[in-house]
Amino acid sequence: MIKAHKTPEFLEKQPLGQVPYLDDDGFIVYESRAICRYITAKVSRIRAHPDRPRGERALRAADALRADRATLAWRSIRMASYRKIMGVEADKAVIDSLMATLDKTLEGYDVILGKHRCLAGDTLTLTDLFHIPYISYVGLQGSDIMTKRLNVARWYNELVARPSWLTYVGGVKSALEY
Ligand SMILES: N[C@@H](CCC(=O)N[C@@H](CS)C(=O)NCC(=O)O)C(=O)O
Repeated sequence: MIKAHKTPEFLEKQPLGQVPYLDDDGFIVYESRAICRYITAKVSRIRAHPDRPRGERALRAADALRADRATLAWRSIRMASYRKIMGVEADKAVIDSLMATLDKTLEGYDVILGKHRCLAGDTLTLTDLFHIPYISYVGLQGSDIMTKRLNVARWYNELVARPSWLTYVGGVKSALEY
């Protein structure tokens, strides 16, 4: 049904009228990152929170880095990439400016990732995984910012080679493949 996410039945579950939401046996969770954390806490082997309190501090810091400094740029690059896939090219000056913002953020990431394998320590967390839908589109715009620095390149290559991501990119055939 068109606009099913604006019906009273849907709004009862997700008051903002947006997808996704999760219905876990009547317990409703919305906001994609909250859903990821809920699933992680419930079933996944990936840890939402590394060892406390140091890992917790590192996790919050890494989340804030992504959110405060670069969220809009990551999102804009992803949207430009969707449009590019559909044949609509973005203004080069706009893309260059977005990449410059991200490049600055990645300069900091390279220092962090020079100290440990992942953003919040040596353990892979959701903070790393939340980057995958963004970083995987950067190359499509002809930029080398994900691969030109040693530590960021190592982290990037590890993330985009994850079987779950390759399964998604290749087209999800069943939930079991995840
Ligand atoms: N912050 C929300 C954003 C969700 C979102 O933007 N959903 C889009 C589709 S990807 C949507 O439902 N758009 C329809 C609308 O806003 O009316 C989340 O992370 O779950």
